[in-house]
Amino acid sequence: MASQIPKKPETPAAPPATGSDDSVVLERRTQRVQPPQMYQVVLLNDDFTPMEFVVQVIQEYFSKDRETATQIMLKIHLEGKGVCGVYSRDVASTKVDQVLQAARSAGHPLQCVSEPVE
Ligand code: TYC
Repeated sequence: MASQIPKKPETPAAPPATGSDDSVVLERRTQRVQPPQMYQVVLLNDDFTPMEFVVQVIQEYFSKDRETATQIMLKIHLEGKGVCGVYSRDVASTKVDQVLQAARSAGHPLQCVSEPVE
């Protein structure tokens, strides 16, 4: 009597990777983050604040050398306003506060604002 070799049960075909089981499928995505909004700090011209005071403010609070500070001051004087620096929102807001406080303490009407870039 010929011995019969039992047939190996067939391995079922692998199910298609449909994600129908509990597996988690991670999609590769390119992350797109926006750079933070930046703010420019602008000084405004007036008829009373001394030029020398403005130059010193620009040097002290915007870290400019005397020549650059003088150029910025003259631009403000001639054109009505000028950008002294560009910062994150909180830093720009602090610069405005510092400049206004310094101007008030010295009795000058110098105005300073921050505005979003672009
Ligand atoms: N216009 C001022 C003057 O003639 C000088 C000045 C410059 C004032 C810039 C403000 O932001 C300013 N004394």
